Amino acid sequence: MSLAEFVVVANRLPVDRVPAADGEAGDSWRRSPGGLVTALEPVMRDADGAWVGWPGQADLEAEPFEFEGTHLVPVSLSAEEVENYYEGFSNDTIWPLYHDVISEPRYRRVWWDAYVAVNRRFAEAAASVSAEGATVWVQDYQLQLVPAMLRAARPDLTIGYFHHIPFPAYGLYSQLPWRRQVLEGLLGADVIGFQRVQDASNFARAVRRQLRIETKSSGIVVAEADGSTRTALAKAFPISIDASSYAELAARPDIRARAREIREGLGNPKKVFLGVDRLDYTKGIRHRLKAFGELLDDGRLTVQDATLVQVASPSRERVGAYMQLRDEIEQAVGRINGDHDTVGHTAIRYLHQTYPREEMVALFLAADVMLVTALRDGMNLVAKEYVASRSDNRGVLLLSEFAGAADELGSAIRINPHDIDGLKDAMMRAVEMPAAEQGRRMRALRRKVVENDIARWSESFLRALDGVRRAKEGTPQ
Ligand code: GDG
Repeated sequence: MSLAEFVVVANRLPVDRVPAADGEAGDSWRRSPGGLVTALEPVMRDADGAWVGWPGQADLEAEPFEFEGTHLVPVSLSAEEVENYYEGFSNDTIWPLYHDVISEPRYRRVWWDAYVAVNRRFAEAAASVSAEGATVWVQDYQLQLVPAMLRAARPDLTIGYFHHIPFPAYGLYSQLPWRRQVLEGLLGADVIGFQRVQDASNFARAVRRQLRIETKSSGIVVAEADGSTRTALAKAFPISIDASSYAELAARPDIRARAREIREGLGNPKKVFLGVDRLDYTKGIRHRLKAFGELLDDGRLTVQDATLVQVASPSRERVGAYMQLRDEIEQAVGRINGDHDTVGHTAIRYLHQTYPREEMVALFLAADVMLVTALRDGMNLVAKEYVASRSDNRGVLLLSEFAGAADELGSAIRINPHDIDGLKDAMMRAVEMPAAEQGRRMRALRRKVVENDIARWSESFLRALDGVRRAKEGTPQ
């Protein structure tokens, strides 16, 4: 293929490998669902694009190939690299550190070494497919060193980086033994995007304190090896969802019927609470269970009044902290159900499974109250998906102030998940909320989500990147 003018670099390719059915030859690929894939699809279609990423299986050597109009460039990882770079440094060092040390980060030098080596491989792959002067957009915390590595190899490129998770306060960030290297890695980008204004300012402060570089509003003046300087832009670009596709699913008669069937299957409780999360310690699932269990213990709710449906989709199952969390959650669910279930009604319907998008929307439509109780979350797309699905202007969103979505979704009921009494009161307020107030709040929430959808997010990021490119070339903006 010819070299690409626009290149996305992400830990994962936008496809999953599907093993061949019995009797058929050759594995195939299937587009993987996900916000990022949906967000970037139109951009990739219009721009002769390439996507560099890991195909999701260890030791899988695959040649670059075309998939639905995008050139996919697989980066191979050995089983040991998956363990050290992905499960280790990405998910057991950076993830807990950047989520305010909710779980203790582990700092292991072999993990760091693998992270450096794998980041280099991604940077080399991106350099080899990019045309002269191309735009490259690097995604997320697994690849924080790629921007600088890529710039060193290819100073002609315009490089963007988007950080999907929080960037922690300096007091925590400074624990990282490789804190300078990571900042220098990120500063290789021309535009460094964050979810919240707070994340961008935490980053700027870390840059000032660690690298003694001045920052001015969102601009950071970076000195290059050749003595020249350039200005990197670090600012917030809150990510979103493809809101209209949720509204379309929510309007489908079969999905609406399925929502009614779900409520019937629960014994038609008066109210349905819903939680949808990857099973992750950042999501505050235990806090939510505790609050709901206490409401039942206190007699403020009964299982005829309310059921909690908790989808906890399997995630990072080989990382110790996740195995422990699963045990704790399942024990808590078992206790609460054991104490409160009746033959006809259950307190918590716990689902450790992954569902198709249609079923998720049916669940959103079946839920009177959506619980987003994250202890720390970059954005939280589930909150936005619930809102986008509720074109009936009904339902109540309880939203943690520690989720990035709280900055935009001011008409949700805001909660502090650490304050269990406050959470219980907010849950009661939600079940008692009159329809008129639900409507008022939901309309305001929907306006936000529909206006700032995923297309707007990618456009505004790419516009900022294009601004930097034009400034470099001296073309008028
Ligand atoms: C990271 C940041 C940031 C979940 N279970 C099922 C399913 N999901 C979907 C949800 C949603 C997505 O997965 C999860 O997105 P979140 O934003 O809630 O959380 P993370 O996975 O932690 O994502 C986060 C995000 O990146 C984007 O920048 O918002 O803060 O941590 O879309 O619906 N989807 C289906 N079946 C499931 O069982 N189909």
